[in-house]
Amino acid sequence: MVIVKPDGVVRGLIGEIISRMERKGLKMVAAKFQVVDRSKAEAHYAEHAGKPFYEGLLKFITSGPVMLMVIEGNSAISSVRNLVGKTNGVEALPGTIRGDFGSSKAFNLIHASDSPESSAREIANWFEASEVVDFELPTGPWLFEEDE
Ligand code: 3AN
Repeated sequence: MVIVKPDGVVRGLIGEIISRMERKGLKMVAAKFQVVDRSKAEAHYAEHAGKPFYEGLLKFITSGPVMLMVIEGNSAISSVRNLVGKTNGVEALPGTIRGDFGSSKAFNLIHASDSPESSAREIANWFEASEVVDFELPTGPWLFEEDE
């Protein structure tokens, strides 16, 4: 589950972020653009409830439109998180999305699931099963080997 957060949308980085994932060989299988409501945001960030930054995080993620996406690929979770970089844009390495475009812990442009379990939970929160498209990329056989 990948979300371009309101700062990424307002800063015109949706295309850049999708482009980096496409160029990596990852496949977008679901997408929608919307202002999210508080209850969905609370469900998404349930693991952070009670942390000092939780209220600010909810306020931020509901403050403007976001681009919600489901991304597939070889080791998609690690692959996307490597593209994204560390939580704090100041510490994230150049070459990563946050390292190239971010300079904040809170306004860090993008969310990416950190485990298969959180990915399944998050996708179910944002998408109906029918909104996830099953298709093959013709480049598929050139991206990685079956047994990798
Ligand atoms: P990541 O998105 O790198 O996996 P998490 O899961 O630790 O980071 O945090 C979820 C989100 O909470 C972050 N993307 C960021 O927006 C926000 N966040 C995390 N730590 C802080 C913090 N110390 N201050 C403000 N916001 C934070």
